[in-house]
Amino acid sequence: MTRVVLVGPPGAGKGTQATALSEQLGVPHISTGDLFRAHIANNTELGQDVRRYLDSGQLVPDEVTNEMVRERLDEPDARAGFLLDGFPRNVGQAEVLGKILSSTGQSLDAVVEFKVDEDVVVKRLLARGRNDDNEDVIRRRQEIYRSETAPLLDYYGGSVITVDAVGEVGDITERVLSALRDRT
Ligand code: B4P
Repeated sequence: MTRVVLVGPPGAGKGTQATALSEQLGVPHISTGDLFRAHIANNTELGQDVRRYLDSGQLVPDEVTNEMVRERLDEPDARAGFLLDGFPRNVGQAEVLGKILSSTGQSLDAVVEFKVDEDVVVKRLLARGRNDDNEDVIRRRQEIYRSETAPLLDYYGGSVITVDAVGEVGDITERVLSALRDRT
């Protein structure tokens, strides 16, 4: 059973690692960013509502995000475990996640923190060049990470495993897997 949350600044490589880890661990990769982008691509009502937040680097309001995650976690493939990438992003979302899990007798196994300096992630994101990867928006996303998301590390305390997220993608995957093995 693997129920893991990935935390790290935008561009830390959470999505990149989650793709590899999901295969290795046999649990679905649930990315709130990817879910929002799929809604935008499909031009759903939710997609129309959230587009401006993603384009400007702001967090989508909690009530929208929490409900979307609640529905996703209720799908059968997530019952046996999951890798949550980009959620929770603030303490309020973490409290909601705790309630969603406890209402079905589940709990988190680990919170993996991706540690990487801001100048490294800014370079990575500028090189990627997604819609929300311009310098102003990237800086805003980093600020929001520091003020709203980083406090999660205190909130989760002893459940947090910190991994050095600089280096080859495959090496970082091994670091995470080895840290998770050590934990169990
Ligand atoms: P996300 O989609 O979560 O985007 P991210 O944090 O920028 O990406 P990530 O850390 O996954 O980095 P990646 O692997 O892609 O969020 C986008 C927006 O959605 C937010 O700004 C917000 O508006 C909204 N949102 C999402 N979740 C929300 C929530 N819970 N509440 C409210 N709003 C929410 O890697 C980045 C780049 O680095 C890639 O180009 C990759 O190839 C490269 N890279 C990765 N690993 C590398 C390595 N080891 N070395 C070199 N390059 C590497």
